[in-house]
Amino acid sequence: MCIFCKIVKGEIPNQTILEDEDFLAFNDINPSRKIHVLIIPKEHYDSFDVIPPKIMANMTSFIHKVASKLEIRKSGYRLITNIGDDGGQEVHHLHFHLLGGEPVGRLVR
Ligand code: DGP
Repeated sequence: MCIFCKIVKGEIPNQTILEDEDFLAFNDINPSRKIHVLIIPKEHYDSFDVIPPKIMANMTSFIHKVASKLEIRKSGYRLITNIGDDGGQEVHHLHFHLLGGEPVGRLVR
């Protein structure tokens, strides 16, 4: 079973920010910004590439609720999902990184 499925099952502890029947938001174990939350569907999908669009629509609403709870909708935030090897994905259970709480900088290199 993948590590995020174990978190969903409560077999690995997490710092939950928000949860509903279908989605879970929790703090990243290795935060790269003041706010670094991971948002996942409870059902296992390997990545964004395979999530059904209807479920993604519900996930969008959930992400908005997480951002509201963190009170960062006005100040802004960054949402990232890594997909596959070239995308740098390490955990193969779809997750969005929500970064904020401070200016997160530009993406250009
Ligand atoms: P990615 O490279 O997009 O697959 O990012 C995976 C993220 O998952 C990385 O930022 C660290 C985080 N992570 C890995 N294992 C755990 C864990 O057991 N608990 C928590 N809270 N985060 C984890």
